Amino acid sequence: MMGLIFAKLWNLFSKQEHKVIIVGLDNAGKTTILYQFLMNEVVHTSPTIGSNVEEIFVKNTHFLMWDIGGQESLRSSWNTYYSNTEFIILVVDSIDRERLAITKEELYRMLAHEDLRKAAVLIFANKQDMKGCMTAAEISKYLTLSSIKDHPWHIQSCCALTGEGLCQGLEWMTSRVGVR
Ligand code: G3D
Ligand code: MG
Repeated sequence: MMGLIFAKLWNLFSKQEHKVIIVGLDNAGKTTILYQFLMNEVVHTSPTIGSNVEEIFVKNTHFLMWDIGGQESLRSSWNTYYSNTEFIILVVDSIDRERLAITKEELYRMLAHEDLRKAAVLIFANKQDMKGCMTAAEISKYLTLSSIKDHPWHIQSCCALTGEGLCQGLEWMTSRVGVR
């Protein structure tokens, strides 16, 4: 009897969806990254649920990914997507030095939001193929990531065009599932 209950509970939890929001300034590479996830063989997907939501399976972990527009006019409505979010994927354009300050502002605004207090943050330092881009270490320092104590975070360099680095990011996310 206990075994059956345990099995049912296990089933319930392993099928649970984990909500992910993909944020970042416009042109950072959010849609390209999501598209790469969908094309990747190790990631199984279901048909598109909505215009900006995709369902992604990595091994047995089930993610619902929300691609949120990054234009200035849309940024003020990011918070309408926050409830129940377990992961934030923050995409940074590593060549865009001018706007990194805006990204930093948006990052700390999100981390202070009540609905995101339990969310883990994966930062993709994207466009690593571009000459003269900032390294993940430089971005980490600029964003003062080491000062973030109340949220798990991880920075991963990547190139969304080739898909390089994206799997490592997803792996970090799956390793965080169920950890509190
Ligand atoms: P967004 O959804 O965050 O707004 P997109 O960004 O995914 O639409 O990408 C914006 C532009 O950046 C696209 O170029 C896209 O091809 C490019 N891009 C995304 N990732 C990379 C990368 O890793 N390296 C390089 N060099 N370019 C990248 P276009 O020209 O289609 O606007
Ligand atoms: Mg987009």
